[in-house]
Amino acid sequence: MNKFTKNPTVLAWIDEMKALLTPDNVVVIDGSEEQLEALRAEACATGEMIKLNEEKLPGCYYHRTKPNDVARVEDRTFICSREKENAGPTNNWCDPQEMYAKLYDIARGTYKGRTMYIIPFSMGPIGSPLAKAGIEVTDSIYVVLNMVIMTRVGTAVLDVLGDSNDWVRGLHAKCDVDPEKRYICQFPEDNTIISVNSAYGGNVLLGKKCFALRIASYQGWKEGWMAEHMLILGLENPQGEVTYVAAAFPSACGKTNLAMMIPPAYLLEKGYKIWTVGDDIAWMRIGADGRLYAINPENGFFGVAPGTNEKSNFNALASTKKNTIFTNVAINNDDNTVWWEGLDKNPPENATEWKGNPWNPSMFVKADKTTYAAHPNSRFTAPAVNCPCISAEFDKGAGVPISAIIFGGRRAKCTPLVYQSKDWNNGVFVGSAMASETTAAAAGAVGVVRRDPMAMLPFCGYHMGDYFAHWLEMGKKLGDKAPKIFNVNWFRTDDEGNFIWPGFGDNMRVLNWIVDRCNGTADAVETAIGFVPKAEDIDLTDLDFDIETLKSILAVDKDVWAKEAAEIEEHYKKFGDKLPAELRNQLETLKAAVAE
Ligand code: GTP
Ligand code: SPV
Ligand code: MN
Repeated sequence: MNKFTKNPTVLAWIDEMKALLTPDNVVVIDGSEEQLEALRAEACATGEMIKLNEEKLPGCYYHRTKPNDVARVEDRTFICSREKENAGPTNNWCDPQEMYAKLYDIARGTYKGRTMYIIPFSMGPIGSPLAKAGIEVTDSIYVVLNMVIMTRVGTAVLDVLGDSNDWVRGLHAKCDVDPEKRYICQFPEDNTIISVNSAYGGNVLLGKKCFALRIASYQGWKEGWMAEHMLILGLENPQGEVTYVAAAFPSACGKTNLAMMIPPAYLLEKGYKIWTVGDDIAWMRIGADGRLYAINPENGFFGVAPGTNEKSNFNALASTKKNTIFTNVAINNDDNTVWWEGLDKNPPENATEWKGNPWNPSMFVKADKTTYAAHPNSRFTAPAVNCPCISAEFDKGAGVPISAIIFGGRRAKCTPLVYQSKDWNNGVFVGSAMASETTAAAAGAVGVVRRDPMAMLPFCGYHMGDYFAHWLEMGKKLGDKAPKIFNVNWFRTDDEGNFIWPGFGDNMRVLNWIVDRCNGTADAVETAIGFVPKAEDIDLTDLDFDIETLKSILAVDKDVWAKEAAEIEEHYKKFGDKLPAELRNQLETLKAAVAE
């Protein structure tokens, strides 16, 4: 195992980890199918994973986490920058030396009787100028097999890294999955992540939120690029021209759905297509031509299972038909396949639910989530190459030029279906003030507006005031080549609480207006908050949707927005002196415009 690299910084860190964790064995994951097949067999032998029906779901496996370990834990996530000030008002902070000592005490000796897996991985296509390397050590085969789907894994990563010290250290130790001792810690100045006492996705697949957002957002600030919680898609028109857009929505607000949506039939017939580049994270840099280029640093989709079906997201479902790992869904014991609420209307009669208990449809009570067969945050880990609409650019390192950036969230009232910001700085203001309503699935009250700037509230690795300033700075550098910035809201509701806009594939009608605005071919009305489409400019062909209703969800109500401006002012207070003056000016402009 000593031969796997000559990089002195890598070897020194591995030695340190071995001394701390005291594993019985050490295995370097080289990326070979042979090695992975042996690990799958071992995980099945120990019961860590279950092999699913090879005919119906070839290469697919099932895994259950502990019931106390089913989601990201924001209250136990820390940004351990040297100065407290640099973590800012939106992150938990702890002094790095204190936190290292505490975490090392928790992790010390916990690999005893276990194997230490060393996973060299690349975020982004190996060798791409936009890609970055990481090494995760873990005592979980489940983590190894998920990382193999979600990132590019193997010793080729180390060949490209050479002797460089520009790589991220990731220590994961399951320990005994004790929620009282669970910590997810980022040390941005040390390129280091430590995660203990969890075995759930976003907490332990350290390439994803911990590296690709928390550490990378900090690196982007220092190095002049951006790491964002954004999907990336290409919209192809009948002339074969593809326009790329990136969109930031908070967790469970529709990124995977939009990234893979199927346009309405009349647009498909005309030749419109959607190509998926990424569904969760975008890394963006200014290219040689001065435009903003984005790559998806991931290699797979870690998607929400419940609600995914042939109608709601055909392409996501198709992506899960082979070489996929399912976590915390239900097993259909009759044919050894999987099921979740919203997959189809035929729940299995003879099932095992996500906690491992027998389950049948008579046990299901809609109002009581504890009776569901699948956990509401159950997930699939599917290779991106499985996606029928994966973009030809996905695996290319150069990235795609972004024409539009779209912000969005769940707002029952207030925010129109779509509007365009007046310019980049105004768009940064829109992103910084972004908010989304909490849902019944999340802890706490329902329908409460939580400010989630750029959908990065749980993922920004430094002071959010500095993050806003970095966005403004990027706009200056991009000048007239900057993407146009928009805001969307698919979630307006009527008085009975029903969604007004049909959403999903019909969101293509809104995307077409956005692309036409980028090309200068669509009209708009200027309002207090920005440019709103004329109702006639959203194509409603073949849709049973009344133009008056459309007008109602495009309207900008000044009284409602005056209240909104007051709430933004309150939200801004927590950033103190770090709030860029430009954003305060933007707020004053909005206040004046809605008071007219
Ligand atoms: P994360 O993986 O947690 O980051 O979530 P995500 O942003 O990728 O969200 P996803 O696409 O998985 O969708 C979350 C939920 O929103 C699902 O229940 C979807 O059915 C629902 N949803 C997605 N798009 C729409 C839409 O256009 N309209 C409505 N009403 N619901 C939608
Ligand atoms: C999210 O919560 O935004 C996710 C899932 O994409 S996790 O990987 O758990 O962060
Ligand atoms: Mn996400």
